Amino acid sequence: MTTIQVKDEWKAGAKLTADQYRDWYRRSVEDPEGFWAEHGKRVDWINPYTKVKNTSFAPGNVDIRWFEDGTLNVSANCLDRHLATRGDQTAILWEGDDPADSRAISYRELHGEVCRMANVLLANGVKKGDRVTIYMPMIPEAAVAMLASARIGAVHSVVFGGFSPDALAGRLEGAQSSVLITADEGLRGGRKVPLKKNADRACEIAAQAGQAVSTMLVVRRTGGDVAWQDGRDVWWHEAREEVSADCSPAEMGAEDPLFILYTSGSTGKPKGVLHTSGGYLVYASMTHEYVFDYRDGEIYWCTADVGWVTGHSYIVYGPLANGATTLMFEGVPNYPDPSRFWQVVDKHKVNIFYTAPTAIRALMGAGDDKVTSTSRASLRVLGSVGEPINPEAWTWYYRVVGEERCPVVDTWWQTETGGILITPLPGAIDLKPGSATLPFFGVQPQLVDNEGEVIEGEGAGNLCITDSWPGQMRTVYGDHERFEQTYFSTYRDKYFTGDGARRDADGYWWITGRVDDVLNVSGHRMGTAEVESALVSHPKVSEAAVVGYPHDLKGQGIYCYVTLMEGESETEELRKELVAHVRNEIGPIASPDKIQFAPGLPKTRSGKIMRRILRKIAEDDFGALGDTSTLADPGVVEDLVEHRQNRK
Ligand code: 6R9
Repeated sequence: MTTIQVKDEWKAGAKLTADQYRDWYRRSVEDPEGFWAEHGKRVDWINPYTKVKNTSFAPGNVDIRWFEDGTLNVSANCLDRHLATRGDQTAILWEGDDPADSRAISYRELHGEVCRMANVLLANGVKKGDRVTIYMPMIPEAAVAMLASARIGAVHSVVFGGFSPDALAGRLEGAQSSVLITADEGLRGGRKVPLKKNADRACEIAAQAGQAVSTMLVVRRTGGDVAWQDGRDVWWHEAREEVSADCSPAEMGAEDPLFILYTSGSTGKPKGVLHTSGGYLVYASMTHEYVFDYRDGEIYWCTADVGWVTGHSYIVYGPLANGATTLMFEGVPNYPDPSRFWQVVDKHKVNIFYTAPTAIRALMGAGDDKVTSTSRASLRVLGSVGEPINPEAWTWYYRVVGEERCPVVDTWWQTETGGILITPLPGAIDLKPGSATLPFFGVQPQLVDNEGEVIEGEGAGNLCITDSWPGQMRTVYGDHERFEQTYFSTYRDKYFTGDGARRDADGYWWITGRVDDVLNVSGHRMGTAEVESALVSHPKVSEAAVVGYPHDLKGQGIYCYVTLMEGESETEELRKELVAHVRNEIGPIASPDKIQFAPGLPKTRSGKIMRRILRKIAEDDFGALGDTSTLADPGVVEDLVEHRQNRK
């Protein structure tokens, strides 16, 4: 496999050299207390910490605390502390869905807006610790809402704007949230997204489950018609006129919750991943600075949605804590045409660009001329996140987009990790296409086999992390037991990531993908169990099993095996109905790619579905089904193979 050595141009002005990376890394794992005591100072503390690390992964006693006696306010770190030095610098550079639409918001303006929204929340009775749900399009007010919550010590729960009313309702209930911030409509690729309408419906569903929403703050984006509930609904543009543009930041403990973010696991409903204030901010800002080699005055663009963790850490908190200019894009990569990303890069002179493999693969398919017709001369660093990037896509990104001038940082991390854990550092770490390379400071990855035996040196296995880092999630909101069960019970005294990985002879890490029942579709995480439960909620479905299969653009596609109720017929129409049903239940990102009607599913005698067999058939690799002797009825497999939907 090719290695791309750090080029001299990348070294010039870079934050760290290769030797410094090694020294810092060694110190970070040999003396985490000393290392983080020093780097914790990168944020402004109201009351400085005296304790640094107090963490345990021990079964029955998982407890993670960083900087626990320090106090701070996250929004003050992202805003107030920059006012004296860069009040007039652009904080958020917003690019609308329509290429004619953009806005630059300075740190001073952002501070004012955040204070106003914080005051509106206070006026509506929001207190420290209350959960504020945010269901927004990619407009600056989404970041304003997050920072306003943080300013008054409320805990935000951002729900991706592409989720359905049902999914939003489940998250309102889970977080016991009675305040919702949304917009009239979103705009993506020229199409309107009925956010307020979805939010209204979600409130009805949540109310039936006992979770009433008492305040819905609505940002006017498109001006489209919306229903209105007096006494509950509040227009942001009206409320902001009634309040002051000053709001003093609440003093929060380092371990006070900052946000909840729901994410999918292999079983049950999505979990509310809880992140706290101090350690999270230290880690998000430090990784943002070093991984992207961020330099003062540069324009930084992360194309994620604020509904995902990447948007939290690398559009909002990391960049703003560092006083960066962060570009926020409302639209999609191929609207009005597949040159859009590169046109935006040229328009705003973007220096650092961070996107997902699924977007890279789609744009690669659109043809090189869509890229080469633009300049991209401002680009200096390219990043990738969300799923494994295949070497072909990596190489295209490096060669065609970056013209071999820009290092590509393939950053591996998770909602649970708060920030990047395995990644190259530009100017310090040699690159290998498809490898996330080496761990960030303080991160100790380990490979274990299925029995939990540690694999040393070269090899492949399950990826664990053996000690805590400041950005680590602290608990599953309201369910610490589930936190321990999910992440710390598979392998004793280790955090289990759910990912598989390989370590090569140079100690480089290659993430191979999930080893549990979590799908990664276009970089979106989804539990097979969630899609299954959406399918079986349809009256004509008796049973469903869902697996992933390799998909050229999406990374993984969603393959559903569906057994119908007695007497229902397997029609093309019903197939479409089921796809629509799943979209309705979860959201468009969960659209099934293939539905196979299956009179029976392969089960063991104890009734367990043998997913291994279903995965093979979905991959069109049925020659090697392995041992089927434990099946209750080996005959079902023949039927499944005969009617498989993914023929190459
Ligand atoms: C940040 C984010 C986490 C899962 C993770 C892994 C996959 C993310 C990756 C990657 C290979 C990378 N993943 N980055 N796999 N290389 N650079 O995506 O968080 O939505 O929680 O997903 O995504 O499988 O476990 P999240």
